[in-house]
Amino acid sequence: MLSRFRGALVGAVLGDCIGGEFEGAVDVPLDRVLQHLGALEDDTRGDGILQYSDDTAMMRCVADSLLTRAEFDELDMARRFASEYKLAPGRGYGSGVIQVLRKLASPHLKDVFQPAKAQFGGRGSFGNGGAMRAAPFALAFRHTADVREFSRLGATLTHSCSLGYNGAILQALAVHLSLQGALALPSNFIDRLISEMEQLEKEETAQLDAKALNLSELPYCTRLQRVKELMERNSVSIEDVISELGNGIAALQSVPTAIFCVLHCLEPREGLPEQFGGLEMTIAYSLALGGDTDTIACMAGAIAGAHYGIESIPQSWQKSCEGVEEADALAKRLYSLYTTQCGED
Ligand code: F2R
Ligand code: MG
Ligand code: MG
Repeated sequence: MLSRFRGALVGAVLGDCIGGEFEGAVDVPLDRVLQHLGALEDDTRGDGILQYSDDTAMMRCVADSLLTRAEFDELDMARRFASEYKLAPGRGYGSGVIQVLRKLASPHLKDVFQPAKAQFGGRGSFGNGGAMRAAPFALAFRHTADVREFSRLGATLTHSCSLGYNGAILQALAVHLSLQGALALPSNFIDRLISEMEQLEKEETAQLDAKALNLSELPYCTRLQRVKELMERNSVSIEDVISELGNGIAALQSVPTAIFCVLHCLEPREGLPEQFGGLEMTIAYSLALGGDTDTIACMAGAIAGAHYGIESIPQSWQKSCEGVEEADALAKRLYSLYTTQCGED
């Protein structure tokens, strides 16, 4: 279990750092991905280590806050987001969320959830910023109900649109199930996620948001059904994945996609090196989709890392990425916190 915890956070950081190379790219040929990954093996390359972005910066805030407070404390988490942004504003934050982070820095702010509610004309953000940092909720809380509740609250500090926070809950639940070994039965894994999202998407706010955005009635369930359909196909092209699931900055266009990347790479895939293990394949495949590659690889890396464990991650990859040692240390401390909670679900 400890190996899975370490794999989850280190996998997330690697996805972010390695995926940053292609963020925003429309077309990413697989040989460019493999060239990029091959360069990680080369000790003599002179371009230094790969920097992490907002994904890791905010995920560290979540983990630090949960560890320091030993519970979810919205004030503490909000302050950490604001201080981190002030300290390093150049980590590639979303253009909307920086307004929230600036407001969260105000000592006069009475309600830390208010700045997020004011975003996008009061509709709130549906970006994937809540989801990209959600993994620590799965490591801090043993019970599914807690993972659900606190990943939602943690996301709503910046993302008040249900499409934004439901994406975060979906990502946290995917890591939670993966930690428990649920990827051993892929179709059960996806069915569990669909049934979880069905409950959430039937809530009135989610129904109203879906309608306002001209989406299907249960948008995440619809995407997860598409994940299932893609899993059943004999052959799936990159174009199929992008058109069915998306690869964008919206949570709806990236969280189900990250989940698909993990499921698709549970078995060897054409074009990916034979010597690659499951986590390496997952990250390579996430990059080849283009679009929001740092975030899709970060989320897929967390789910895959929780399944394969830390031993699946090459040392050369770990040494090439900023923030790996810190993520590993946080994962070990979260494991201690997790083991203090007793009982099954
Ligand atoms: N922002 C980026 N990458 C592009 C810029 C990189 C940077 N300039 C650089 O070169 O270094 N990456 C990071 O942002 C994503 C997470 O974003 P988050 O935290 O969700 O931010 P935000 O601003 O809330 O939402 C992102 C965009 O989505 C659109 N959007 C969201 N809600 C909307 C709504 N209700 N109506 C209309 N549009 C909405 C907006 O375009 C937002 O700016 C991650 O990829 C992370 O890596
Ligand atoms: Mg980023
Ligand atoms: Mg991104």
